[in-house]
Amino acid sequence: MPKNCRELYEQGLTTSGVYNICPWDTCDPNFWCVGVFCDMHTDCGGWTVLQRRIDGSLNFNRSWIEYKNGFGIPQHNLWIGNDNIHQLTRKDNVSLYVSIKTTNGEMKHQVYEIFSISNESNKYKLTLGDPTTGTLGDSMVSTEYTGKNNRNLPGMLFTTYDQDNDRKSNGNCGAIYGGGWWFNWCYIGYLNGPWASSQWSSPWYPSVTSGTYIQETLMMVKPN
Ligand SMILES: [Ca+2]
Repeated sequence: MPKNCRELYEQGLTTSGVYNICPWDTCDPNFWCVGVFCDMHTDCGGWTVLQRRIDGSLNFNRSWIEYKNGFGIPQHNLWIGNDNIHQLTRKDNVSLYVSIKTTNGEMKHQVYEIFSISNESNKYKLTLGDPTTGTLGDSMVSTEYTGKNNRNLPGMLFTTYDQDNDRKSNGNCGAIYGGGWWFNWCYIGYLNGPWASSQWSSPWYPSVTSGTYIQETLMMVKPN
């Protein structure tokens, strides 16, 4: 079985859609396969979708266990699950592709050529390299704030409303901003906020300054 969408692409499956992949090793007692959406035309194809939002019909303010296992459906709104993201990024060198479509119809993206997350016992700690190509600009490795007030996401642990692993000492960023993420104190780049709400402030600072401007979001990965 293919481990990711790029292997499917290399087998000649070049149409975007839902496919089964098995990112887990067969020797793993937790081995299982998962239906994912494969984007087979953006940037040479072979991308496995981790996150997609196209409307507000799916609540992203979910518990630790829901973010662990994933929620939604591949061809619609989706979080693929932190265990799956770990499996998809733990062996290969993987690129992350982020895109945001705003309500004025503009679609912009950013690529990061180093991306992985650790396993659950390490709280899905984020490894993220500098941004490489794209038109969206960076908000996750940003040096907009420095020192104690920095909001950079590399090295951060995952936080949900029921598991506070962020750097904010006097509160839970996930509870405050209504979703799970690799919060620092708290963020200037965050794609799981409450849909079409001003509570989702600056989803991708400075390019997108309110959740009310977002029409679509997408996160996907491909081995380099
Ligand atoms: Ca906290």
